[in-house]
Amino acid sequence: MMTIQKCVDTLRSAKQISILTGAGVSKESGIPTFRDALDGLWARFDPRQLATPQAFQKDPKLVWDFYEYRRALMRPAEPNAGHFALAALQRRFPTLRIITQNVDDLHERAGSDDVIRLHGNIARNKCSADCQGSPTRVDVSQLTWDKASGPPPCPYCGRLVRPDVVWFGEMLPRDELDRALDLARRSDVMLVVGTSGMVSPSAEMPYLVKDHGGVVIEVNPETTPITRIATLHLQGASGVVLPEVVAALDTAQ
Ligand code: BV8
Repeated sequence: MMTIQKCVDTLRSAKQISILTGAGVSKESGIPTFRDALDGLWARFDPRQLATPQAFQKDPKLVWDFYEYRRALMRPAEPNAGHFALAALQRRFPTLRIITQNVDDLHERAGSDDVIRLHGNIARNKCSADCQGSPTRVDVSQLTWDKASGPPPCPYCGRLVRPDVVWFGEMLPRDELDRALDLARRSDVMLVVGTSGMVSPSAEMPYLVKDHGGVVIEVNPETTPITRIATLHLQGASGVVLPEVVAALDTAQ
């Protein structure tokens, strides 16, 4: 496939490569994306309506149960060939870094180092008031409470415990966002994998690369708003396309 070879040539001549990933990279691990219809009780909810402080304020049990449902979906998930291919790219280009919008830990479990996590980690919880400082992490496995009532009270202050993720309308963690912006500004190549490019400020990263003359390469079965600024669009599932890129990279130069 010509575009695979063009992608490889671009990677080989790059000075600084960054990767931006979204929910699509975890799709082949069995984790639904934000666009996928959810099943059962959750089919009638739009995740974006539940992933907000307002929704948690209004109905903590509904939002807590929504995250418990997603954590149950994620627990058996394993990294897929796309995650492993990205880890392989980092071994070939040691300064390469991944910026992820995802809240699963599949990049780390596939062997990627120093992942920049813009939206937190769904497996973790924290005090909704960050009463001991931001973030006040709470290990709920050490707590006993009436699970039918929804989230447990914070063991320090009694306010509700919540998932340690960034909700819509909330600021991203300053240090992670600064690292991502700095990396995007220094990257001459950014691979954008499995994101609809709809959520800001994450979706702004490829535009920062483009703005200073960098090259954006998109890996997605569909086109997105980012396709417009991409030099290359590798159409397909990341679990198929990324291993092809790594294989082509390893053939004789
Ligand atoms: C912020 C954690 C400053 C939670 C997430 C009005 C009022 C308030 C805010 C806003 C507003 N208008 C705009 C905003 C900003 C808002 C925003 O962008 N809203 C959007 C909906 C318009 N952003 C924020 O609020 C951010 N904070 O801006 O703070 C501020 C503060 C106050 C007021 C104003 C501004 C915080 C955003 C973080 C939200 N939290 N996650 C949780 O997970 O529960 S975002 C969540 O949705 C995900 O983490 C992910 O980032 C996003 C979904 O995006 P994708 O990853 O792209 O996934 P998606 O399903 O959309 O697409 C999947 C793609 O994969 C598709 O393209 C598909 O084709 C492709 N695909 C499918 N299969 C495969 C594949 N690709 C490859 N291989 C495959 N096999």
